[in-house]
Amino acid sequence: MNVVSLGEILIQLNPINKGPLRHVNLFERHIAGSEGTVMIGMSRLGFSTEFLTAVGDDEFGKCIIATLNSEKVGTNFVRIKPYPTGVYFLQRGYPIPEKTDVLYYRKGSAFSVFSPEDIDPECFKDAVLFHTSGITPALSDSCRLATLRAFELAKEYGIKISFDTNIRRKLLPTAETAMKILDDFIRDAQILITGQGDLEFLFPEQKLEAQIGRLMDLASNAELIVVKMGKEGSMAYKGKDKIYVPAYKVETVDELGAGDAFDATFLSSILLGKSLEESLVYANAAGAIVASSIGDFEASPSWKDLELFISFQKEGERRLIR
Ligand code: KDG
Repeated sequence: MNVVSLGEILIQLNPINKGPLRHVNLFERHIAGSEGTVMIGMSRLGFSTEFLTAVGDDEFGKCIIATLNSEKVGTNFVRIKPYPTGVYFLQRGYPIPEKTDVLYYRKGSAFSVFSPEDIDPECFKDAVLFHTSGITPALSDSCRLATLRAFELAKEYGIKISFDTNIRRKLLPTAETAMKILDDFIRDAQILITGQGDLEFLFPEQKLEAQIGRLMDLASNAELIVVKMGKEGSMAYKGKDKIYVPAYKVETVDELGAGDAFDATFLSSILLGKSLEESLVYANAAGAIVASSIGDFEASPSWKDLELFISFQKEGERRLIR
């Protein structure tokens, strides 16, 4: 099965020590960016993928393309632009000990000029799913128009659309701006994924159930709404059914990429016909595995890894009960 995605993939510079960046001398270089990470995740789970993105004609761009190729993510439609590949830094554990701050150096990046003309409709032929997130239309007006074009093509080709609200406050600083940019995409997605943090940001006055109700009113085409709640687990709504699955308890080393691994695994499970509950169990497991190690995509699991993790957790529970 073929899946297509659109988004920016960047170089992530991840400090090896916690603390203020002005005193960090050593960084690990990683590859990150939500949609690209989802594509790597789905490729590892056996899907054939095409990733629509743009990188610069530079060393970082080469590094990204080599990584996508080594992960068997399709790069046939990647554009090379005369601007630098996007970069971001992490600042870990400072000033809030448990938090990681994301510092973007992506304004004017190669992907920021991606436009509808950069999308070759050919890539939608034979696809079963198109996935993107709220980061992509928030990057620039041309990126927003490109996302609209991708939605249009997905609809034309009868391809299911999955959209993760994925609100980044550095890109969408208020609920009003977020709603203005995301509205069209929330309305048209058939699979809508969100997070508890995004719901709180969009509908600050309300409790979770009411927030989900507000989102459902906007999501007029959604067959499935999924809410990621991190350490609390995840929920899915389909028609009148609501399923909740608790999270696996792991020691969080680097939570970035966990939500993307969740998306990749949830979408893969649903496409393969697994039940909603089973899909959430696998997706929670993927999120837990990725949160337990450094880097966004590196620990993204295969089916074998997922089975091993889940059976080990069950074994652990049994040991505790005994
Ligand atoms: O999902 C993790 C991503 O948020 C991170 O890698 C950076 O995609 C990113 C972004 O644009 O914030």
